[in-house]
Amino acid sequence: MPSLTASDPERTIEFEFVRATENAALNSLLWLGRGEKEKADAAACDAIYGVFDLVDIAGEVVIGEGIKDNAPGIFLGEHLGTWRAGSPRFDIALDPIDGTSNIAAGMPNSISVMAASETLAGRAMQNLPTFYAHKLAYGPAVVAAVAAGKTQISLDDPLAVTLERVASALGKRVSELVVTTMNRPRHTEFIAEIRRAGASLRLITDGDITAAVSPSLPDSGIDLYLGIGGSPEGILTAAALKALGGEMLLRMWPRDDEERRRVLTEISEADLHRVWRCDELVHGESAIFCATGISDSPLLPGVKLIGKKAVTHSILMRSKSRTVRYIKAVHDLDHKTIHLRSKQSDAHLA
Ligand code: VTB
Repeated sequence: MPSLTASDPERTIEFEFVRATENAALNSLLWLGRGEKEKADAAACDAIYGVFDLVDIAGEVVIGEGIKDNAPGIFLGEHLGTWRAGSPRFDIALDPIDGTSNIAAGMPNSISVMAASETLAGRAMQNLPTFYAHKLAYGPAVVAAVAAGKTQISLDDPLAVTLERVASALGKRVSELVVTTMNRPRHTEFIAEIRRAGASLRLITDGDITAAVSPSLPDSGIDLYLGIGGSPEGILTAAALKALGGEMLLRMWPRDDEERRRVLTEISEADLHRVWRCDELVHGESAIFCATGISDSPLLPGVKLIGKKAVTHSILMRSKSRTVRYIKAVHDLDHKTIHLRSKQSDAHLA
């Protein structure tokens, strides 16, 4: 019988992803509240490169950052891993920090996050060339109600209708629903509609991956995510929801005519207007999703520094098994080594 390491490399390699997001969180934490968003991001990238420089995978970044932020980043097309002959091929999506502005301001809701899918036949993740996408994300109970034909959820229904349907799928009144979205002028109408409908609203400043995943977590206290946020963040969210049994409806949202024209040179009009679901965004047979909290979010507590120890909280899941691991790690800073690509030798945190 072939070993599982050979036939299912995702199963062992997933733990290297936790090391990568843990180290990214620890390394970027040095920039918490210092008003240096780009330095925090660069520190996270350096640590992620550093971990994968020592791992035998052939990883290609298919959803990167940098383009969106104009900041330091790990870009589309970059290679992660040693690419040694025989290494398994992975498509990788990552956001070394989702919520860099939050870290820079010393605020909650920042994570380091990666997703990966073994590339067995073609691309495992959908390319969404717009900067933003319109997203609606809900949890497994709503998915079950839709699957049973009890209700329907669409991006095009008036929000009041969607709220009614989500509430009834959850056995609640609309007044008991909690919706979350980013506080942005482009959401003014959404916010007004949610208030008119009588649901509660949690507004966040940044970081819509944790926000969109939260309705699929049993104890987040959030029932629905809605809003126009980053497209790459949508792919990372889809990888998580595939493992959690939640769902997201997503449609690309060009900012203006110029972006619409540019995007239409890459994709068809039909794809631009299409509503994508998680399985269509991450179409690999399976996917890993991994995140470590930097500052507290509905998904994960942030890094806690206690004396010479740092405690990290990570979530690791893969859609094939639907196992969701919460990994609490205690790092002894006198002994912890963070492998950084930028350093000849390894940097010690302490
Ligand atoms: C979105 C969101 C991200 O930045 O991309 C947002 O998806 C940017 O929104 O999670 P604005 O352009 O309106 O500032 C994040 O919040 C953080 O990267």
